[in-house]
Amino acid sequence: MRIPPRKNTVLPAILLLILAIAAGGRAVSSGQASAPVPEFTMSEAMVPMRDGAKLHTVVFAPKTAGAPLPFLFVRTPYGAPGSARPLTGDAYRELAAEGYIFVFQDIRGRYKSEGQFVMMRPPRDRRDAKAVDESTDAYDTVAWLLANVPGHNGRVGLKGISYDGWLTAMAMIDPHPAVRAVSPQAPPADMYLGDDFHHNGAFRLSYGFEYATRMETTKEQTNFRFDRYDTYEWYLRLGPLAAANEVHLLGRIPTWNDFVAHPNYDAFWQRQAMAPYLTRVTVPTLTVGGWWDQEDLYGPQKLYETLEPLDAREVSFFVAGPWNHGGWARSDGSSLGRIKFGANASRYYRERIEAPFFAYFLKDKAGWDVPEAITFQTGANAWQVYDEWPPRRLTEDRGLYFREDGRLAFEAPAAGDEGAFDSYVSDPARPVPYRPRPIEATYDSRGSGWGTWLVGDQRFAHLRPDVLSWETEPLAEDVTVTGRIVARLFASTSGTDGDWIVKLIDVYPEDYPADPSMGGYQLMIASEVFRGRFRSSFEKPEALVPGKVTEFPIDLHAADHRFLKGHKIMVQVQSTWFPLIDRNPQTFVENIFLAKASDYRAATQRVYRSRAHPSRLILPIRVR
Ligand code: PG9
Repeated sequence: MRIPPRKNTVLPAILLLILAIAAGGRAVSSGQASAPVPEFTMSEAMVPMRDGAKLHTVVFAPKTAGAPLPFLFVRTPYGAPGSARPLTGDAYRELAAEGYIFVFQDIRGRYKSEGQFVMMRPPRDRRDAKAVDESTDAYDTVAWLLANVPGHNGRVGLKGISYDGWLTAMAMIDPHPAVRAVSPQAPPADMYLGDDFHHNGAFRLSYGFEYATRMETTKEQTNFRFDRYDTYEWYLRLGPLAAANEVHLLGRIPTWNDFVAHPNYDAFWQRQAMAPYLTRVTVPTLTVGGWWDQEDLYGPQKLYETLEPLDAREVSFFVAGPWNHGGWARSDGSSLGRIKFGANASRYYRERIEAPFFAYFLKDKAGWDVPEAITFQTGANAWQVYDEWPPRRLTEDRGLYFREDGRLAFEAPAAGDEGAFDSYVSDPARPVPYRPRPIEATYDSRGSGWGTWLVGDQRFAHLRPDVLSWETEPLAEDVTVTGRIVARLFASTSGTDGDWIVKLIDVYPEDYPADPSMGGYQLMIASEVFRGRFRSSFEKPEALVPGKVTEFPIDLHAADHRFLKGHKIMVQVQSTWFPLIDRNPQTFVENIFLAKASDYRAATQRVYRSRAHPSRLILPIRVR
C-alpha cells in the first residue's frame, strides 16, 4: 500500500537515503578487527568510603604499559571479577586492547563489600554533609585510585550496563574532577514509568519478583526456585499478588515489600527517578540502548532526552542498535532470535563507537566523529548518523488509523458510524501469555526465552479472541519510522480498571525467498502497556467509568526501523500480557497488591475507530 503524500512528496528509498545523508542522517559501513589484549596484573583492595564502609575493589593493570594509562571503572552489584578473563571477552576486548587500567567494585552490601545494599539507592540529601550515595562512593573510590594506584594518566572513565549503567549515571551527577568520560548503557531511568519494575504504573510481575528475590535473598545472586518449568502456570496458580508474601517471601524481600507499599507513583518512586537529578552535563556522556531491550528500553532514551537541552558543550551522545538488554557487550550482534541484521552490529559498536569515544576523551586520540547520535536502522540494517536525535527535521508525524475490517490505513475514518469499534473479552483467569508457553524463569540456568521474547513471532497471539489486530496492505514502497512513536487509543471497558497493550508489528511477506521459514513473520518493533487507572495521574489512580470512551495516549518510545516494500504494518491491542505484567483485576481497588481473588473479573473491552474517536498510531515517518 502507498502512503498518500502530504506536504512532502514521498521519495523512493535510495533517493531518501542520499538526501538523508545530505540533511544529517548519514549511513555508515561496518567494523574492523582490533589489536590483541595485553596481560594484566590483578590486585584487590578494601577501599574506605567517607563514612568508613570499605568497598571491595579489584584493579587490573596491564603488565607492560608504555605510557601512563587512564582508569576504566565499573561499579556493580553482580560481583567484581576474580580474574582478568572477562577482559578478553566481548564486553571488554576492544577496550583492553586499547589500554586501560580496569577497576571493578562491589557496591555497598554486595559480594565482598561492607555496608548495606539498597536497591537503586536514591541520591543523598545534600543538606546532610555526612550522607553517602552511589555518587559519593564513586567519587571516594576515584580519589583513592588516583592516590594509590601507580601508572595512571590522571583520567577516569566509567561505564556499565543496566544496574551498572545506572551506577555510572549516578556517578556522573557529582563526578570527581578526574572523571572525563562516562557511558551509561541500558541504564534504568524510572522504575515506575518505564523500566524494569513497572511500565506506566503496570507492575512487571515476573521480572519484579524474580529480580528482587535474586538480589535480596543473599549478598550474591540466588534464584527463586520455581516448582514449575512454565512460570506462566506458576504465577497464574499464585493467584492474587498478596499470596507472594503470604506463601513464599514472608516479608523478607525488602524490594517486594516496597512494591506492595508503593503501588502509585509516590515520593518513593519519584526520589529514585533519575531525571530530576540530571541538571547539567558534567562530563562527555555516551548513552547506549538496544531497540529490543527487554529490561531497560526507556531508561537510555529518557537519560539522553533529559541531558540534551542541558548540553551546551555538545558532549552528550546517543547510540541505539539491534540489541536486547546489553546485547552490544555479547556476541557479534549479527542476529537476535531469528532476526538477522546482515552486519556485526555489536562488534561495530565496540570497535567504532565505544572504543574511540573513550580513547578520545581519556587519551586525546583522534577518531571520535559521531556528531550527536548513531543508530542502527533495523529493516534497512544499516547504521545511520544523525546530527540531532530524534532527527525531527527529517521526519513528519503521520497518523496510522485503525479502520473497519481489521484494516490499518494512513487515511482517517470518514464521517459515518460514530460508534464504530472492535471488541473482545479480557479474562484475568485466562490471560494472554506475553510469549509462547512454556515461559521459563528469567534466570533459568537451563536457558530462557527472556532475552529474545521481544523479537518473537507475534503470530502466537494474532487471531486470539482476546487480541485485536489491524494491518495495512503490502507496502508499495519502504516506510521508515525514525523517532518517537505514540499510540492514541480511544477505548472503553465494562469494568472499572483495565490495561491496554499496544504492539506495532512488521509483517514479513508470506513468500520470503531470503528465508522461506520467515514467511509471514510478525516482528514487534515497538510495544507498551498502559494501566487505565493512571490515565489522569500516576500519583492518584482513579476508577474508569464503565462503558465511557476514554482516550489513552501511550508512548511506544523511539525506534529507527524501515518497513520494507512488500511488508505490512500491523497493530495488535490486548489487555493482558502475562506474567510480564501482573493481571489487572479490572475492578478498581485501592492497591492491586492487596486485591482479593473475587476482585479479578472478566471485562468487555472496546477499541473505537470512528471520526470522533480515531484510534491510531502516530509515526515519525522519514520524508527527507
Ligand atoms: N535490568 C537489571 C536491573 C537494573 C536496575 C535495577 C533492577 C534491575 C539489570 O540487568 O541490571
